[in-house]
This record gives sequence, C-alpha cells and structure tokens, in this order.
Amino acid sequence: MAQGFLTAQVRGHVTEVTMRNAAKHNSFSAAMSTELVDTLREAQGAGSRAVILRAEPGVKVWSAGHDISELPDGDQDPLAWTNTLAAMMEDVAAFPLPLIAAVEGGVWGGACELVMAADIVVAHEASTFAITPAKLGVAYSSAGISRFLAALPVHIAKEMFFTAEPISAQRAYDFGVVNHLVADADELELRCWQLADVISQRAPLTIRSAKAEIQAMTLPGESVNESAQLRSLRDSAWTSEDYREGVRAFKERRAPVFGGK
Ligand code: LCV
Repeated sequence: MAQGFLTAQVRGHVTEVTMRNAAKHNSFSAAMSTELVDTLREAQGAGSRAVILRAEPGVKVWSAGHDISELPDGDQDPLAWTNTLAAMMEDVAAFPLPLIAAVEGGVWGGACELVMAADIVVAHEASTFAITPAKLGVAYSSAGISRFLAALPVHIAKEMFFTAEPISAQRAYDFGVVNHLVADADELELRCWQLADVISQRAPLTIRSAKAEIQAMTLPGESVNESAQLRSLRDSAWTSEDYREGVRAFKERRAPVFGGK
C-alpha cells in the first residue's frame, strides 16, 4: 500500500520513480522500502522495460540510507531484528528489468548499496557516495558487501568501508561505478530518459537474460552468507557497546567514540 514516499510516472515502456521524502533525506524506513519494492513490481506488471530511480531535483541528499530511527536501540536483541533495507535490497537485486539510478546529492550507507545494485548510474557531478557502517558500529550483510564488490575495485571498497568518508562523483566515475557524469538536474533527467528509451526499444528477453547472467557471474551465491565465522563476526558488532554508541551519537548529533567492545 503506497504511503506517498515515492511517485511513479510512466511514459512509453519506461517508469520513472521519484523518492519524495526530502524532509528525512529519503532515508529508507520499512514503509519506504516496501513502497519501493511494490512500485518496482507495479512497473514490471505494467509492461515497463526500464526503470529510472531518482530523487526530487535540487536535493542536497539523494538518500541518507537506512532510517536510523528504525535501527534496534541496543536494548533489544539485534539478532531478532529484521533489516528491512537489506530485505529490500534482495528484491531490488532480483528485479529483472534494467534499473537506472539518477543520482543528485549525497548517497549514504544503504542507499550507496542501492546505487551499486542499479544497472546503470548517471550522476550529477556534485554527488557524493559514502559507505557508513563504521560510523554507526553496525556489521554489514555479506550479500550487501558482495554488491559493493561487484561494482567497486577491492581497495576502494575497503577504503570506503574503513573510513566511511564520501567519495566524489568524479572518483566514482573514474572507478566505473558511474556511467555518465552530468552538470545539472535537467541533463540528469534527459540522459536517463535517453538511455531508458533506447533500452526499451531493444529486445526485452535478451536484456532480461543478459542481466540475470551478469548478476549470476558477479555476485556470489548463498554460501558466503552462511559462513559461521562471518556470522559470528557480524553478531559481535551488532551486540557491541560500540553499536549502541554509534546510534546514540547520531541521535545526539555528535561524533561517536568507539572503544572496540
Ligand atoms: C533517519 C535521518 C537520516 C537517517 N535516518 O541534515 O550502511 S549502514 O550500515 O550505515 C546502514 C545502517 C545505513 O544506511 O545507515 C544510515 C547511514 N546514513 C548516514 O550515516 C547519514 C546520516 N545522515 C547524516 O549524516 C546527515 O543527515 C546528512 C549529512 C546526510 C545531512 O545533514 P543535514 O545537516 O543536511 P540533518 O542531519 O538535519 O537531517 C535532516 C532530517 O533528516 C533526518 C535527521 O534526523 C533530520 O531529522 P529532523 O529534521 O527530524 O531532526 N535524517 C537524516 N539522515 N539515515 N533520519
């Protein structure tokens, strides 16, 4: 059921989805995550052959990632918690149609994974990209990390995970994460629609098959997620005092102080 965090516009065989919760920097609450998945399914059901995902023109933040107010507080068992953004990412990654991310503004945390999972990325040259779990003390899922590694060179992925500092759109372009850099919001829209229109004139079954093949060849299967050692490392972060400190610090608008336990 749509909650109004997103709108969809259909033209020909293309659906353009716009994130419209700028007041919360398009952070992904459970409701917005569900709405995105539902909207993508509707686009597919309506016969679209490509989808553009964008924010409203002129925003400073494309998306601030997971809605931090919905992360578990630390006084509840995080292992019993359902990570709604991670669940959304599974559906986005399995989405069979070409997904074009039209990026303007800062892209943070889980939203950065969303951009990495898109098939084509067009970005305003002032955009930035940051992978932020080390600022919050959370452990990132194996499936999520595999999506970063499918898009980024390994040393860059490590630098981004370890520093949590944003990189520029130009750097992202240099690494091949961004397909096209554009100078303004009009050009962003135009370039995305041009790409989507061309894609929608090509053979849909060929594209669907190519996308599935590329996903299968660039992303590992379930076995990595099931590693007991990795699971134990993730659990030790989720149950740590540092995780509680990271979330508290965001809410108190201060820098976190991590003790490593
Ligand atoms: C809820 C928010 C958020 C937000 N959630 O504006 O990848 S992981 O592991 O890190 C994963 C768990 C994840 O994705 O976590 C989220 C990662 N995201 C971040 O670290 C970015 C968090 N946001 C920020 O650092 C700032 O908001 C930026 C730098 C993006 C923009 O700063 P600015 O001063 O322009 P505000 O911080 O004032 O944000 C405007 C409103 O949006 C809320 C924030 O609490 C504020 O709400 P109020 O107006 O009610 O105070 N907001 C921003 N990000 N991720 N809420």
